[in-house]
Order: sequence, then C-alpha cells, then structure tokens
Amino acid sequence: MAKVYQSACPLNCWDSCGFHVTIEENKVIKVDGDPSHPITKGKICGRGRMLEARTNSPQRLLNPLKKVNGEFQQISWEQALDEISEKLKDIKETYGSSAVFHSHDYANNGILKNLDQRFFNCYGGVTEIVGSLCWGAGIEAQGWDFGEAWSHEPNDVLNSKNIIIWGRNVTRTNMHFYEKLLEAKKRGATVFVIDPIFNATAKMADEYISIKPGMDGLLAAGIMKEMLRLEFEDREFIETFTHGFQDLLVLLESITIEKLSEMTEVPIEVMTRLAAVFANKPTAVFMGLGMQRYENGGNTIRLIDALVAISGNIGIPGGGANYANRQVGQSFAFDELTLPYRKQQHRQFPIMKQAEEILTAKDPAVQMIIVTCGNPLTQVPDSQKVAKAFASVPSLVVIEQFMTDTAKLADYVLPTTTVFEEEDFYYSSMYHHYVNYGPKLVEAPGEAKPDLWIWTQLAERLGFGEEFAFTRDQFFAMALKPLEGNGITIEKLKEQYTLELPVTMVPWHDRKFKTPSGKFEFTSNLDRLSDEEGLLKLSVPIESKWNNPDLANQYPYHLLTIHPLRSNHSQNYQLWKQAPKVKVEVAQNIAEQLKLMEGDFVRVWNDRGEVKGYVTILQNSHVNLINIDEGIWKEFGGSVNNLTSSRPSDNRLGSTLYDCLVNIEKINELP
Ligand SMILES: Nc1nc2c(c(=O)[nH]1)N[C@H]1C(S)=C(S)[C@@H](COP(=O)(O)OP(=O)(O)OC[C@H]3O[C@@H](n4cnc5c(=O)[nH]c(N)nc54)[C@H](O)[C@@H]3O)O[C@H]1N2
Ligand SMILES: Nc1nc2c(c(=O)[nH]1)N[C@H]1C(S)=C(S)[C@@H](COP(=O)(O)OP(=O)(O)OC[C@H]3O[C@@H](n4cnc5c(=O)[nH]c(N)nc54)[C@H](O)[C@@H]3O)O[C@H]1N2
Ligand code: SF4
Ligand SMILES: [Mo]
Repeated sequence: MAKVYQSACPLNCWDSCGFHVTIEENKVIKVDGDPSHPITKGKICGRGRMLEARTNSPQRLLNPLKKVNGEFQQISWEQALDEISEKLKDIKETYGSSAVFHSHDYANNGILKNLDQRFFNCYGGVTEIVGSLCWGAGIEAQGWDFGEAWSHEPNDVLNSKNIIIWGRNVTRTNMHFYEKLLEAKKRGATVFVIDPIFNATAKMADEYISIKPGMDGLLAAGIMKEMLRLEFEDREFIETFTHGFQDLLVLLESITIEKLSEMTEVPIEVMTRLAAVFANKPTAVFMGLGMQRYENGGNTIRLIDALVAISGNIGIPGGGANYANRQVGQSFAFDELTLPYRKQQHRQFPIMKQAEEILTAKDPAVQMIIVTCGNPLTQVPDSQKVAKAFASVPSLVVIEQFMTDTAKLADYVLPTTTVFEEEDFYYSSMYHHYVNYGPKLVEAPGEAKPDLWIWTQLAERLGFGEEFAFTRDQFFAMALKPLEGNGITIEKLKEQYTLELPVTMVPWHDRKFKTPSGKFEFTSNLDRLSDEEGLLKLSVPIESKWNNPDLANQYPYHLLTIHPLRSNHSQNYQLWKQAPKVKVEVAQNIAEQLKLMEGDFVRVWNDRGEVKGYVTILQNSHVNLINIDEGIWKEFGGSVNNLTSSRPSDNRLGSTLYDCLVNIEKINELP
C-alpha cells in the first residue's frame, strides 16, 4: 500500500521546499509539495519532482568502480576503501596531507554533508577551495558594507511600496518568491525588473528595464546622481549611520549622467524615474546572483547597496538590499561538526582557479583529488583546462550518484545515496529561514552508501574512527546546540518537520552594523584592505569594449550562461525523456545582422574554446547578447564552461562566469 511521508528538498536552490513523498514497497513513487510548509505551501518545481526519476534511474551508480587500463572495473567496498586509505596514508607520510585536494560544491543542502570537512580536518588538513562560483563576490561585498549578507524574512516584501528585482530570474530559480510578488502586487506594490533578458518575471512586472550586462553598478551610480540632484536622499540616515559618504560624492562627481547612460545603455529618464521610486519608501531591492559573476561583481553589489543606503531603505520594514540570508547557516554549530582545530596543514585554491592551481602546485604537488557534491568538469569555468588539470593528478576519487563528466575521468568512483535514502536536515542561506527534516524513506539500490558512511569507513582505516563514532542523532544535536535555548532540537524537528530559526526579520533595524565603524560603510574600514581597496569604484566587465576594445572587436557579443529551467545545474539533463540539445539564445539584432533563423546550427567561440548548438531568438532582450543555459554534459554538446573564464572577481572571492565575450557563426550540421 502506498503511503505519503513528509520530507524536504536537498537541492542547492533558493526555496528549500517541504515535500510529500509517496512510497510503495521501498520505492519512491511520487514527489510532491507539502501543503503545511509555511513558505513553500505545497508547490514545488520540476527539479524537485524529478528527484523521483533521479532516485529510480537505471543510470544510478550501484557499485564502487576502479579504472584499470583505461576501463572501469567493479570492485568491492573493502577493496576501494582499503586502497584509497592506503594511498591517503602514503601521501600524508611522503608529501604531507595538503597534497590531497578536496574539490566540492554544494549540491546537497543537508547539514551532515559538511562532515566531509570533519574527515579532512582529522586527516591533518588538506588543500581546500576558497571563494564561490555562485555568490562569492556579492557575499564579500555585503560583508564590507554591512558586515554581513543578511536579508529580510520572506513575508516582509508585503510591506514594500516598490519592489526592484535586480538580476534575479525569479520565476525560474526562486518560484515561491514569485508567488509572494504576485501577492505584493495585488496589495498595490509596483514591481520593476532590471535584467538584460526579458524573462518571465519581467512579463509580470510593471516596468522592465533592459541593461547592458555587467553595468548594474553604473546604473546604481546614475540613480544616485539623480537622487542627489533632486535632493531625494535620506540625509538623517546618511549623517548618523554611514561612513565614507564624502568618498561616494567624489566618485559620483567623477562621471556624467550622460556617460553613465551611454555605458549602461539605460536612458537618463529611467534613472531619474528610479531615483523617485527609491525615494518613495519603502522600496525593496532583491538582487540575483547572475549580475555579480563579473570581474567588477563586488563593486556592482556595493554600488547597489550604496543606493539602498542613501535612499534610507536600510533597516526598515519593506526595504532592504536583499541578496542572501547568511543568518540561516550561521545558526548552526559548524566548528563542532567540522573540527577545524584538528588540521595541522592547510592550503587553499580559489574555486574558479582550481585547474591552474593544480597544474602549478608545488610543495606539495597535488597527489590526489577527492570530489564530493560537485561536478567540476561541467561547472567550473574554462572546462578544457579543468579536464587537463584533473587528468594530470595521480589519483582522482569521485563520490557520485551518476557517471558525470567528472566521474568518467576518475580512478575510483564511489556510489552514493540520493536524498530519500538517508536521513538529514536541510536549509538554504538564500531565501527563507526555516529548516526542514528529511527522514530515510527507502533503501539505497545496489551498494550505494551515504557520504557519511564512506567518511566513517575511511576514518576507521586511518586511525581516527572515534571522531566518527556518533549516531546521526548525535551529529544533529551537535549542529543544533546553539539553538537549544530557543527550543529547537532534533526531537522537535522530527516531530514537526519544519521549524523557524530565530533570525532577525528586518536586518539592521537597530542600525548597528557589523562593520569596523559600526556604521554602513560606503568606504570599507576593514583592516585587511588597503585604503585604495576599501573605496567604491566605477568599474566595468573586464571583457567589454570599455576595457578591451580589441577583444570586443574580435568577439562582439556578450555571453550569459544562466541557470537552466528544467535542471539544477548539471543534475537533471540525463533524466529528460528527450535527449537535451544545446540551445543558443541570441538577441534579435544578432539574428538580423547574421541572418540567423530559429533552429539554425551555430558555433559560438572565443580564445578559450567553442560550443555548438541550435538557435532560438530571444524576444525583447538587450542587444548583442547570447545565452546558453549552463550545466550541459559533454555527451549532449556541453559544457558551456568551455567558453568562460577562470578569472576571479575584483574582491577575489567570486567568479566571472558571465564576464565573457564570444563570436558566433552559422555552420553546417554534421550528418
Ligand atoms: N531552475 C533552476 N533554479 C535554480 C538553479 C538551477 O540550476 N536551475 N540553481 C540554484 C542556484 S545554485 C542559484 S545560485 C540560483 C541563482 O538564481 P538567479 O540569480 O536567479 O539565477 P542566475 O541564473 O544565476 O542569474 C540569472 C539572472 O541574472 C540575469 N543577469 C545576468 N547578468 C546580468 C547583469 O549583468 N545584470 C542584471 N541586471 N542581470 C543579469 C540573467 O539574465 C538572469 O535573469 O538559482 C537556484 N535555482
Ligand atoms: N557557466 C556557468 N557555470 C556555472 C554557473 C553558471 O551560472 N554558469 N553557476 C555556478 C553555480 S551558481 C553553482 S552553485 C555551481 C554548481 O556546481 P555543482 O554543485 O558542481 O553542480 P551540480 O550539477 O549541482 O553537481 C553536483 C554533483 O553532485 C552530485 N551530488 C548530488 N548530491 C550528492 C550527494 O549527496 N553526495 C555526493 N557526493 N554527490 C552528490 C550530483 O550527482 C552532481 O553530479 O555551478 C556554477 N557553474
Ligand atoms: S529545486 Fe528548489 S523550488 Fe524545486 S523543489 Fe527543490 S527547493 Fe523547491
Ligand atoms: Mo549557485
């Protein structure tokens, strides 16, 4: 008899949904929304539903594999764990533990997925990644301005008069926020969308503002200039609660509004109108992550923060410079889980530059890479270099559910469980502040094992088994320790399935910022920054005609590689009923200039590589723009990261995935 259980979505996503999962005879039959979830209220997206297909897929990895003479052979867990732990021992003795590189991302939002760090710390400390392909530039930027990247709680948007969706693809990536926007609109709020692509959210907005990619900081500067000219700024907030306003004035005086309009490709009237919108408080800004994946990404977010600050929209209900809500992750006791004091050696590679770092590492050179919760061959920029680097290392161990492009390259592939095959609790620091419980509902197929089981087995073989001799409940209790006083325990979570975390609902309402001056900092006072670094700048994408006219002549089109509708990154393409094809979306002006028609086969290229695919014409998008959704596997024509650059952002912690110029031509399809 089929039975419905409560559970939760593990995917790296804004929404962190509650699930109803139908189980019959140890099989997942259906994944649906849990109507009792306070935020997600029974609605989920196709990626969540596809977790059924993911769990039951005949393509699942079922046994440990070892590559022998270029071919994978099935081996026992005993053999895999013995051989890998022997290699780990030898590497530590001969080269030091930091000769092991842990390459990962955040494919699963379960708290116990962080125990990989406990393993590597107890082993002695390995080479870790630093920074983030995803949101790194913006998190760092808000750290400079506010001291933290915190957002308002989801229902606060119902207090806003005006809502600016700035580079967030809400209908596609953050569907429950879309529901809230509709509700806010019904209550009379006005919605603006600023984006180079006329996306589905733009269709529901009251006004759509088209912008040249990477120019949002300059648009914020233009709006600030108009705001100051019209004396719309909030003088009291500026004088009492901010630091560095004079520096901002000098910066804004260094450029004319006409120049800003020319560079952003946004008319001056729009800047004037938006200045009035920001003054008509409360106005809330909801930033997406796409717009900070540029070389100038940190400055972009800082200039938008500055605009929200001078208009007095900080710390008031219905306002806010909403980007991420790190309060959520900060609620848990990470150090208790991960034991950072146990590491004796330590080295860091920036996540975007991992390929270059691997290829040039000395003292010690990288001897082994262990990949968890990530698919770097598809997702990390400059894919060809990534493939070369990963192939150059003596041992590559990949813990995976599917034979991804990264797994194909491995020496050992260890099969792991999917969400309903193990117990965990899930949260996301992107949008809402509820934590969700997900019980184990079915047995894993074949010999697939939870990541935690793999760490425990390896730890025993390496002599620190006692650090993993805890039940899941004991690990949960460790993570939840700081919340005990608020009555948030694992017992209560198991009973109620979702619990509200005690976060600040309207950040900075007390005007106490976590910066060195205690104020909002237009100029950052952080000790680790030079005076020059702390200043706001008017900067442009590195791959743009303003910065590199020769490159822009050779590669006249701007390439975006945004997140796909029907896949979470690279996780779902192999599950589609019809094999995916690379869709090359081109702006109307490009199609007209190059006489491209819907369905034409084209090549998109730059100095880093090429991708081939089929043309779709983008309606109403900004000119000279091409988009290819990210995540596509090699066998389906990917990866788009063949084209992207591994440069870091201005503040070093973000990627520049969208700071990318290309050319395009029609070619004949191979028979
Ligand atoms: N369907 C789906 N949903 C997802 C994911 C997924 O893979 N698929 N991934 C999840 C993850 S990990 C993340 S990080 C989030 C990301 O969520 P979003 O930030 O919403 O999505 P992105 O695709 O990163 O960013 C794309 C948006 O930014 C716009 N954009 C790009 N460059 C610029 C610019 O210079 N200026 C402006 N104003 N806009 C710009 C794009 O046109 C697009 O609308 O989505 C999450 N949700
Ligand atoms: N060009 C371009 N590149 C991008 C982006 C972009 O917009 N454009 N977006 C960037 C962003 S925002 C992000 S967040 C990254 C995401 O990058 P990744 O996290 O590397 O992408 P995923 O496709 O989600 O790959 C995760 C892999 O982890 C595996 N996995 C899932 N659950 C588990 C688990 O429990 N244990 C283990 N061991 N493995 C598991 C999945 O099978 C999958 O193959 O990509 C970045 N790359
Ligand atoms: S992927 Fe995001 S929106 Fe879809 S079900 Fe999971 S948490 Fe919800
Ligand atoms: Mo992300």
